[in-house]
Amino acid sequence: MPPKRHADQAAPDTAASPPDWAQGGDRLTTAQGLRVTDTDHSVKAGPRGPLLVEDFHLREKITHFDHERIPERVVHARGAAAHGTFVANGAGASVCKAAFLAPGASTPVFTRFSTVLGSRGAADTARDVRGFAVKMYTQEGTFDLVGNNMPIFFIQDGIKFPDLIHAAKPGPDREIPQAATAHDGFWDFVSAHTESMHQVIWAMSDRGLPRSYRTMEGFGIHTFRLVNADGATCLVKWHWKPVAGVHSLVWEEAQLAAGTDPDYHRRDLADGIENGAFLEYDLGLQVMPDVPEELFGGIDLLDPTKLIPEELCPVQIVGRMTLDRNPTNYFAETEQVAFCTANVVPGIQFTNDALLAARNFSYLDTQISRLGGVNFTQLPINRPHAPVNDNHRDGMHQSVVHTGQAPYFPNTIDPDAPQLATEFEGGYVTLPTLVEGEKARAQPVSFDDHFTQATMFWLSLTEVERTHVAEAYTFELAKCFQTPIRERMLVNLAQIHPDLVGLVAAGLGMPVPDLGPDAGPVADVAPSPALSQVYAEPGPIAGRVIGVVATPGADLSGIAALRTALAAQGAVLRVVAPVGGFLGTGARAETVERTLLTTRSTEYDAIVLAGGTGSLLEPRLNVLLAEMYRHCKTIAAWGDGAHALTAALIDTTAPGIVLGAKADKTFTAALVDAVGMHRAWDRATRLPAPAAP
Ligand code: HDE
Repeated sequence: MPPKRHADQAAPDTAASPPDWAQGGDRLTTAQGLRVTDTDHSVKAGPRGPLLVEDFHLREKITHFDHERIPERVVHARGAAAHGTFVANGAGASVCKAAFLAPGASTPVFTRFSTVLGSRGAADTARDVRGFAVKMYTQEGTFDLVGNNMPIFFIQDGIKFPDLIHAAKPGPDREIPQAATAHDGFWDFVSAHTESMHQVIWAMSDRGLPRSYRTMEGFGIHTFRLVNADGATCLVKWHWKPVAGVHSLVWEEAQLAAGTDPDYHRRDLADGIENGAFLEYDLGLQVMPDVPEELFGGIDLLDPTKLIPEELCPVQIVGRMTLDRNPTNYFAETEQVAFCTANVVPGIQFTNDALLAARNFSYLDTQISRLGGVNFTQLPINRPHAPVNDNHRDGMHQSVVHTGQAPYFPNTIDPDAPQLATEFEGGYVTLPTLVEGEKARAQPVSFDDHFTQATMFWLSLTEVERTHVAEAYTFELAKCFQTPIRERMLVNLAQIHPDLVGLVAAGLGMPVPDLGPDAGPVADVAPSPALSQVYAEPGPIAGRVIGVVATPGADLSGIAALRTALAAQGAVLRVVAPVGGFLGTGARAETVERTLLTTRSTEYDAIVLAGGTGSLLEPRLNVLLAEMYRHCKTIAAWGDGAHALTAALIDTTAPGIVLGAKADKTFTAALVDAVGMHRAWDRATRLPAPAAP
């Protein structure tokens, strides 16, 4: 007999309408349901007299307000989330018996993206690793895949996590800098902890500046052990592959956006979903044999600072996640959602990755203080969709009115008491595994290779990506005051690649360290082309934003045609004009959504100058176009719009400039292709060289 569900532990309402436990009634009341006649004036002894303590409404209102905040997450405080569905294609069923991987199985999900270091109010576009945490409400219990947008981590053992985070968070004296690793603390720690070098080069690469959550990969990082219906096991790494491709901002753009729109990623996520451009990611597995030495291609699968190149072990797609619904309430859902790596379902087992083991402890522990007690699983966003009957009782904020007399197992008093499940009824069985070894604070010798995969990453990048990496190190290290820290980092970079250390040392105005004849990068490291995010073919443009600059005399029917063509691809067209209001009259009239005063280039993936705007001369337009040009974004014009480009000193022969006589099919197709390439990286070589390499 299936275990009974508590009446008030029913599956949360997944429909967009507020669930029935939300507040209702058409009159403002106190928390006790007393109707309120005036909520603007406190009870006083006379209109000019002192407040009276008897004003229970004032005291209740203010007291509740005083306690509105809960502690922000120790890490990943800044985040945004969306609801959706995961649909399995069945390819995972041969390696894992989890029901959510069965062919056609459809599972509700809630996915929260985050930055690691910033506080709750920090800017979205800081250079940082991004969290990619997925809660799958499966029928067998909740499965949380709590990953990041990079496939490896800074440390090999969870015991170092407090050190890493203390070093990276703002300094404890002045609490600066916010959401930034460009300070002595971070570089002091990582330069001395060379196992971080692989993750650090990823963070310094374009991966540290995603264009949007839609264009990020996700990784479970750790190796997990999967079990299929026959009991056969394999070792796997989890991947999320964005259908929109992997794309990033450039550093100057990210810095600008941090000031002009700190909610850059959060807004993009919510707007995209609202406009029907849902976010899609394929879930993939790298499946490897479960061999006793836990190695694949010589790479230690228990070392979370190493990845398995996709060229050695391809990612097999097992289903697709679509995020299609924004949360109704940020606090109730995005803030209160509680993930835990230990939330697994039958078919998924842990390996002995020491980082994973520490996480399995940490996530449950942290919720107890963050969410005020042990009953956080009863919050609507955290309730499993599988029936819950757990014999847990009482505790802070208990919201279940339990029945029965005997909340223990076994008992002979309560006829409805929950019974144990067998493995065949979906009971979770820990895989019998032989464990032996001497107790010691130790780790495998293979963990000591800290540089080979950092070299592999560098070698896998295109030239423009390498330039970005070198500039990022140069920027961050130039912000460190202590010379020994920079020197130590240059020694580390010299062990990754001579070109890298050469560029960074030149930028810092420091000598390249001499490592001596026996040291230096490992020779013959094979690149992994899958790690580059520069594409040869255009990708989808759903969710992209294109600005069209227009004046009252502009070709309004061309704008309308362009909007229709872009909307068919899921992209949005925004009209930008020198002043607000409307362009034209009647049915063809266009609403001005941004003026040159209120907009900034960071809002657009492409800017188009409409026909009829050729005589537009505006210093702010020059700034907009210059930024678009520097950031290698698409710039387009039809008709005499091209004159405005020339007047703004834009080189119209450069890559990524689309010109046309009219806003016709040929012009729109070229524009869509250019935006689909994300950036015209070839233009980067035409930009004036920065003062430092
Ligand atoms: Fe986390 N991490 N972490 N982490 N982590 C938290 O849990 C922790 C690690 C990651 O959107 C906290 O609920 C330890 C790796 C994400 O709510 C906390 C260690 C990876 C999120 C915590 C790690 C992550 C967190 C803070 C080393 C990538 C946000 C609040 C053993 C695979 C989830 C919370 C969300 C959040 C601890 C290492 C990803 C304190 C001790 C590796 C995406 O429990």
